[in-house]
Amino acid sequence: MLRLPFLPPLSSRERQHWEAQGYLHLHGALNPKEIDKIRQTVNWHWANPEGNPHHVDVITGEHAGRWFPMSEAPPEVKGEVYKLNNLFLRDERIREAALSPRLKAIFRCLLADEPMICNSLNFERGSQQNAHIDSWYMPPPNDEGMIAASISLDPVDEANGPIFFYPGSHKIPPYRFSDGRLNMIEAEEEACRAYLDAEIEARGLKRVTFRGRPGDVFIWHGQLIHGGSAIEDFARTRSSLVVHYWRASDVQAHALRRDQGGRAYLAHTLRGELDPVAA
Ligand SMILES: O=C(O)CCC(=O)C(=O)O
Repeated sequence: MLRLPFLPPLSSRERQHWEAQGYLHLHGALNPKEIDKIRQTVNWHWANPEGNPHHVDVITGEHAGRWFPMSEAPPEVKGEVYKLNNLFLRDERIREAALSPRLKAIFRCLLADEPMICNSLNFERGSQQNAHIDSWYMPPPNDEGMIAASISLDPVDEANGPIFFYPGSHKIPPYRFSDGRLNMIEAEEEACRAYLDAEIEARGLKRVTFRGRPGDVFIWHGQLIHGGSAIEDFARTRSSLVVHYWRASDVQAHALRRDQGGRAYLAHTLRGELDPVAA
């Protein structure tokens, strides 16, 4: 019998880089067929809006600042910056991409446990989102138990609004809001940002941008400060699938689902917009 050597999903150099910098860039982690499948999935949802309850947050244009269920989203929204929320709950194709065997093995290694999807976002353009920390919006049941990944479907460079981030910022002790939690309290945002700015300065952290090719995956620690750069060329898309993951063992059994491929995911969406029974 042929015995293949066990190859760990990450080299010790990659692990050290992750520990020190809080991010990894995987080159060509998805093949063209897998990339095409994600694109087709998103197009299918846009082409089948009737009764489609997925929320679309609109970020630029006439409807900026509003959200619509897909069934009511004006078609011009697709030409703007928008965020399509949580296709993972109802669409196995998104889960297949988010937890493909290679990615799942890497996430398991980074989380030291089985990863589960707690949120997914599809973008066609860079988000242009302010610097932020993901645990402000989707704090994991255990503080350290979150990572996120952006799967690039388009080339990414300075012109189409790449993700920016501060390597090493995941080591800044998390800011606790007045209730002791990591969830953002809007009235305290200014104080939180002042704390982070001072830490960035004191640690000499530098802002860098992620550039990559279709199929590349940018993985970041749940406490890494990051956001979306301004889009210089609006004619350029930057389609991506962004997924946030928690540890499956941190979540109570009733809140965890598994699909036929054994992929673990949250049984509801964190913003509560989709009916879990019908999902
Ligand atoms: O892709 C982007 O522009 C930013 C995504 C992001 O920051 C997030 O979803 O947390």
